[in-house]
Amino acid sequence: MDRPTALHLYETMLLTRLVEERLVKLFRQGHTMGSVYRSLGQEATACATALALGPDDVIGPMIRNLGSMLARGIQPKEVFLQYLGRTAGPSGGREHNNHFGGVARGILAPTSMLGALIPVMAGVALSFQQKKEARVAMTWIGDGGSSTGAFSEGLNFAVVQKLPLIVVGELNGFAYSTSPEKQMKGHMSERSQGAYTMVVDGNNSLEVLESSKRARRLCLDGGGPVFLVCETFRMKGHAEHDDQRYVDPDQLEIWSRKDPIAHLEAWLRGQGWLPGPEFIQNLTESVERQAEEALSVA
Ligand SMILES: Cc1ncc(C[n+]2csc(CCOP(=O)(O)OP(=O)(O)O)c2C)c(N)n1
Repeated sequence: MDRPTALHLYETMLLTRLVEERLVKLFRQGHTMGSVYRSLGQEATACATALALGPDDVIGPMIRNLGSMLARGIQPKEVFLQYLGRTAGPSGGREHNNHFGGVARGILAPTSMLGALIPVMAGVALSFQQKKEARVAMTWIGDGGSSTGAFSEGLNFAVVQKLPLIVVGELNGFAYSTSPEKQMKGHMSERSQGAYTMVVDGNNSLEVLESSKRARRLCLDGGGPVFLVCETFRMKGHAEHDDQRYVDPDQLEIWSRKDPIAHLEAWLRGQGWLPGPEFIQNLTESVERQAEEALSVA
């Protein structure tokens, strides 16, 4: 791990948190179309995975993966315009707030139907394989989403065709208010359909980044898809309208001590690489400026 890579990882996770915090303010002021689905505590599974990819790889994010889009170059201003539902936004004022992407930038827009992106991204990976291109497809799935038929069918297809597909499993304790034990027997990693499977600490961004890089290499070497299960915790309700009263406060307390950004900050400090307070201040000001620009356009 070199310093520029570690700092870029830190910046991307921090940016994700700041953008989401600003989106929450817009939501509470009644400006946004729809709710805000936070990735609080899960920034590592959204960012460190996408940052492991090459420039020509393609991602298909889900609701808690705004960070993967920021990692791929989507600008905060675009995100704000999208949530404000204006024609100047990436989807031209159409579609749900987090359903946007950009094929030219290698981002397929998230969809509502859980699991549906798995066969779609398997198809993307199939096209790479057929054209003999050294590229991989990456998508994400929650513990809830892994209960769908589309997930099993799509991953099974990728396994038997040996497709260069990375499926990031976000084992975050809840699907709406349902815990994994109430909808699956065993561990999420047992749903791999025979894909090469890794289970990692989803709050350790360094581990997630290294494992994602390894997964990409395995895909490019023809090993077939990789199921990268990240153990993490959803620190907010399903979305801003959900007060998560069904979540044990002790669990929130335990997981708040494993915050992925604080973890990386501690590691950077140990390396003597942690930037000064102006780093966060500059990033915060940039996010605020872009939010204001988007509001004035809107
Ligand atoms: C096929 C399908 N079934 C149900 C829903 C409704 N729904 C939207 S999000 C959600 C929970 C998702 O939980 P999970 O996949 O664990 O992801 P998380 O929200 O924890 O990130 C459900 C049930 C849906 N969008 N699609």
